[in-house]
Amino acid sequence: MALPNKPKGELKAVRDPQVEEREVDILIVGGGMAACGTAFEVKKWASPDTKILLCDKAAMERSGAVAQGLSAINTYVGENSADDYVRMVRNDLMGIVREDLIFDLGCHVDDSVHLFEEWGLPVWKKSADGKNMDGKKGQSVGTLKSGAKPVRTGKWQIMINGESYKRVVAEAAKLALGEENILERVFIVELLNDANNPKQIAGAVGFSVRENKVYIIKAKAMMVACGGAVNIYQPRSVGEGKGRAWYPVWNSGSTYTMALRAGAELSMMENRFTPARFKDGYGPVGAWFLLFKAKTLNGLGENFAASEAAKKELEKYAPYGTAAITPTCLRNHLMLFEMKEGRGPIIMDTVTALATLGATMDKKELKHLESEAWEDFLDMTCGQANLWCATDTEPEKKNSEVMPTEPYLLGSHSGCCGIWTSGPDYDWVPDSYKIKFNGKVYNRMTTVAGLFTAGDGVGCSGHKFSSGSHAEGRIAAKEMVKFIRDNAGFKPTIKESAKELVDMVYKPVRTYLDNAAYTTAEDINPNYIKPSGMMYRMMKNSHEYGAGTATYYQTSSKMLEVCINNLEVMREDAEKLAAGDLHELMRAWEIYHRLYTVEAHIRHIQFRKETRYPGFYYQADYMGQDDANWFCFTNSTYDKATNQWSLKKVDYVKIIP
Ligand code: SFD
Ligand code: AMP
Repeated sequence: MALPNKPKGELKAVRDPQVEEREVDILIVGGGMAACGTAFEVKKWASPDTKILLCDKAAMERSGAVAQGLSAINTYVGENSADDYVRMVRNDLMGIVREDLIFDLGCHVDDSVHLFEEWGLPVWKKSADGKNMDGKKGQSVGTLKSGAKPVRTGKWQIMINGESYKRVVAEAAKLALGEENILERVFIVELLNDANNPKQIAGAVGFSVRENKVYIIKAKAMMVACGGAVNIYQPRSVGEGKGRAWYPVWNSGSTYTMALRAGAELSMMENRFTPARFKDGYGPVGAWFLLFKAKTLNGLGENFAASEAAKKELEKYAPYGTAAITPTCLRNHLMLFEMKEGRGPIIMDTVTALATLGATMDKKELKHLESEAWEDFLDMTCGQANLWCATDTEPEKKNSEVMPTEPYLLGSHSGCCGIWTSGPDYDWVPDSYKIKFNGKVYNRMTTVAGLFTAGDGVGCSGHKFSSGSHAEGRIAAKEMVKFIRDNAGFKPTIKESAKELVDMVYKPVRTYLDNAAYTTAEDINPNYIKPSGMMYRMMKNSHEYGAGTATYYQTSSKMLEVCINNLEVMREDAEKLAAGDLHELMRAWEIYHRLYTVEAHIRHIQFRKETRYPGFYYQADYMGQDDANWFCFTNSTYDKATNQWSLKKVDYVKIIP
């Protein structure tokens, strides 16, 4: 249960927090789409005496990426095939993906969507005469499971009235797991390896952001699903708008850092998602492109994507560039191409799109269409709707600018960075894609025994989105139960003492208390750095050297070197982070997680000597793709005892023709 917020201000941190130790069979870290999937599924397979605990840094009803709601479910296979789903993802991610993971997901994702509808999520439907019915009206034609047709925007996406999407999904997860097995407002800081086997997981340590308390939790199997990484690059939003971003600002790379520090192999961390979004409000573009059939225009009013120049540019990246659906990175590349040629800004032609759709509509239908345009944002990015109001933008009368945003790291949306995991134990899955423990394969287990992941955590298989992340959490749940059953005799043993763990978690608090009185302005102190200061340092570095918006997403070998050196120094300086209250303590640990995550990203870019994802990032001295040398995965590990990073190539295996 979430503890209530304080009546006023943040709770001051004390030097010596309470300590609560727990021992469970399964620990779920995170409370987002993937973790809710795990929470919903896990008890069905576990014996009644299995102890399960979920820790979310926030309150599950509104935590993670779906906090504000969504307007579409982007993965619903429906009448399509799982093979085709693999082909779509492979093409969008420029050829290098884990086809076993994607196929497996494609076979299960629809079941999660059917459950969402059963739990009360309104899904748009097609009427018998082919008209769009929104969620409420759509109920008259039955459920998707009973055969009703969804309103498809693209081949894979369906429309929903999703303002309460996360509440619906969280409620089902909570009911299934039991509130007594959930700790909200508990931020997990570090995963703990087993004292007898450093390649096996044994627990985690974290703290409450509502009371001065450290949690030390032993577990036999663990799900780490803390979403992707946001605010690792300087965002385009500044001043009063700072804090706006497209992906959830509160997801700080905990998934990648905690897994990396526990010894798990990461994969494709060079990949990022630099989405094209409505400028300044970060409104997603999918519904505009797919549902409203809008076109983007360059500053000269030309539909540049259909131009000869664009065609020629895309041909350079065949077969992906010339495919029926242009990959997301290349769509960005075309926008950047126009802007660099002096033909910016890029405009979403909402006026023509709505006029064209409205041409055959009566007045009432037209009003409804206009309200759909607003609802798209009100359901998922209400700041964009606010911005439209503030700038007198009626989309049927005034067009809006779109712009590639700052980069995000994620594995569930149109990106594929993450943790290297096992595929399912089918005979068609290559051995190199299977991770075993005591001779048995555990689907979605990382290279650390007992540590599983899902959603943004699983690398090499993007385009899962909300529904796929939930389904993947469910897939992993079953495997985690199998793991604890197969290893029933395992007694997790933590080598660190409770004191050592508390000293680590509360170090920023003690640094603050020891030094705060030294200066009158407590944010400025020669003996410490506050998380906000460190955040600016980190963002400036990745922004300028790591292919941020500052350089139109371009970097070079030398710049990467500078970037990494700066990050290493920042990680040293992070030892002096200071936190005066519990909110700041969370900010300190978030920055710590972000620093590792962005360093992994930069080191991977440096390792892959080509530009696999033009439009997401460019390496000036390795432009273009080099299939002969780089048609492979790149995996990394980190040794926290020696601060050594190791990177290697891993063979790609084509499974689906
Ligand atoms: O419009 C810790 N997404 C979309 N998916 C769709 O299906 N349709 C859309 O319309 C999508 N679009 C979209 C999307 C996201 C956002 C922000 C916008 C628009 C504006 C993507 C999905 O939301 C995304 O794929 C999934 O949510 C990913 O699931 P998961 O479980 O991997 O991440 P999460 O839901 O963010 O949850 C993370 C959880 O971890 C917690 N957490 N807990 C404890 N300790 C720590 N250290 C923690 N760190 C984080 C979080 O609180 C949270 O519970 S559109 O753009 O295409
Ligand atoms: P977005 O709003 O950009 O996150 O996209 C939502 C969904 O629509 C994702 O599945 C995207 O891959 C897809 N999408 C967005 N824009 C386009 C486009 N121009 N062409 C094809 N698919 C798109």
